Amino acid sequence: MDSVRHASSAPVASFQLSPSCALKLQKGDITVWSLDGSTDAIVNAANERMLGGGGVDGAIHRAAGPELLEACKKVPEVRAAVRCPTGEARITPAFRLPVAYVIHTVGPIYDMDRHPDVSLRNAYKNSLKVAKENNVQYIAFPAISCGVYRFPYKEASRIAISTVKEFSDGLKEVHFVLFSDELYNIWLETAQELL
Ligand code: AR6
Repeated sequence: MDSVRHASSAPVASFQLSPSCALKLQKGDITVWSLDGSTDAIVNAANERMLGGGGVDGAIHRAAGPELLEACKKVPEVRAAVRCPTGEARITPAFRLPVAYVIHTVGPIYDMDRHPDVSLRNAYKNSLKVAKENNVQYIAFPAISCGVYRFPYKEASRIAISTVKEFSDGLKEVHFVLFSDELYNIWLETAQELL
């Protein structure tokens, strides 16, 4: 692992997921993250309706502007009030955000999902699949389900890092932008254990 400081001054910890794909961990606000503005995407921890909410979802909608909500409304419902079932992912433009795309995924509500570990793995896996289908090369994730959906941090970090390692082929960099010191430190410790 090497640790460097980027322009934002937040330390960035770097690991290799494969010979061609790096993992980068940093503390911060995912709405200001970008790499090149054309092949980059941030992932939103949304809900099945995909019409905004609190937490990182609210922050992304505020920063992207009202066009993001309009784009989300155009995503077809698969059943009443469900545009993105738990574990799946959908993509929209990012409008006023500095990245090209927002990939919306829905993690499990930890104590309501029968197999929260499987659903969380699917959320990461399908986000990466949609990214590759749209020629995304740089992607940044928040800690999906680690807010109001109450997924335990350590278990979530193991699923997050092992799943992005398994499906990183074809991407250049996978970032995690963690909102607190506690989350950042847990992700760092898990990356050191698994990579
Ligand atoms: N940048 C990066 N991470 C953030 C930011 C930010 N700007 N803001 C919050 N986080 P949550 P969930 C972290 O609750 O648990 C919404 O209402 C936060 O500290 O946003 O998947 C949706 O509409 C936490 O670590 O998402 C859904 O209804 C992580 O992002 C529901 O919450 C995820 O917390 C989804 O719940």
